Amino acid sequence: MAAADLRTQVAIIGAGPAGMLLSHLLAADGVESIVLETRSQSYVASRIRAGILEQSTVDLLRECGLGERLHREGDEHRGIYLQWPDERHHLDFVDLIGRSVWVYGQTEVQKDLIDARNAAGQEIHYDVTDTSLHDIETNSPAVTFTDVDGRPRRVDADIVVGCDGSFGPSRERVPPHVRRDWNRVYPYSWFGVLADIAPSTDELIYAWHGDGFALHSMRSATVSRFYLQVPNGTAPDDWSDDRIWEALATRLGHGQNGWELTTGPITDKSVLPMRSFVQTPMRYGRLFLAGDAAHIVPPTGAKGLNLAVADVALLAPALVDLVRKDDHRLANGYSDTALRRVWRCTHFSWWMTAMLHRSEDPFDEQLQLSQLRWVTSSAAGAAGLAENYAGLPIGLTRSSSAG
Ligand code: FAS
Ligand code: PHB
Repeated sequence: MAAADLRTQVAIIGAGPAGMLLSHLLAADGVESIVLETRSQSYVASRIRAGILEQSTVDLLRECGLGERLHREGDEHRGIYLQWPDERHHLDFVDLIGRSVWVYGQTEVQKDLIDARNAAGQEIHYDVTDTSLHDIETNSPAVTFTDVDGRPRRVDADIVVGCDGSFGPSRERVPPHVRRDWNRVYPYSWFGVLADIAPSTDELIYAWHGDGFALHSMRSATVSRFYLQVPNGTAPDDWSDDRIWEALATRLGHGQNGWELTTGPITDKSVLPMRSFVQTPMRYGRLFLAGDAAHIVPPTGAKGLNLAVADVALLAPALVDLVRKDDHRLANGYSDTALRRVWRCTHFSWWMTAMLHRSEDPFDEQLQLSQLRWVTSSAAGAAGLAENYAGLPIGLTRSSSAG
């Protein structure tokens, strides 16, 4: 192993939202970290991903000094629309449970995090390769990597945190006899579309349709975000712009009750396979996992980014206690506590996905339509969806052992 030329308290692998927010929260409590990222800063800053922030996420970002642009440019939404042919119903989360959600793209959250960490002088190594974890079962773990200049480097740390997403090396370092994986692949994907056009709706429309699911989301008053259910294996170039707009108009109900879908220039197309994945435990020795490194949810419930934030909100104080006071209580409870929320969000994301996506089985269709009629006509049903979509306060899903 290369000789150690770097030393820190927490080595963080991955500069996505989980890794960057963790370094920000640790620094606020006087704990230093070094972040390692395999991509460039510009690539990480420009990835188009999530769009919805739960109230808890917004509250946390504000509390840690990252809410100024969010408050200025973000758009608070009271709820969502659920739709099926000839019917569209608004669920008002504020009326139902007193909580709202915010439209503020992950790209914007990432830019705010990068700006804040750069301003704080955070040590971040971009464009690294050959990232490898060592001695995580000991009190002196290390991470080796090749830096942007091709030099072998080694970081000695007290703690290593895998924030390296679903394809990073950290997850695999939990030994098979300790690790358990839960995996579900869905029989369809999401075709994502970004268009320079004002949204045709004030709040998100989740639409069930016989041709397949569609979602009308947005990024700003001039940029709309759409998703279409497509078969697995679909490539972005398989769909022409005309075909995209025709499918969105049909599935979202263009012309239904006077509503019209406005079309415009498409600036990005992508295809996102749908899967649920959970790995337990989220800690092994001095290695902790957070965000997509430990779990993946289908985006139907808008949970991926918010769950990563919730993990980090739990992990940061646990690591501060461990590193600064040698107090292991929160760290020992981290995995069980985080997994309570992970499974709640995994269930909700599966439930929304199963309810809204076209199935080949006519029996399923009847169950889906019955469930849509129930959650839009029953206060109890609507409140249940609202509570999960807007997100439980982070503390409410702690286990009793975490205090
Ligand atoms: P991330 O994947 O964001 O970050 C992990 C980082 O680790 C990356 O920057 C990666 O380059 C880096 N890394 C990987 N291997 C490494 C190595 N060996 N060494 C160093 N660094 C390494 N969620 C929603 O809620 N709504 C959506 O619409 C939505 N759309 C998505 C679309 C796509 C294409 C993807 C992939 C995800 C989407 N998600 C969505 C989920 C997404 O938002 C994640 O939940 C969120 O990015 C999780 O953040 P992190 O855990 O930080 O992981
Ligand atoms: C998005 O705007 O990217 C988005 C919104 C809601 C979802 C998924 C994605 O459920």
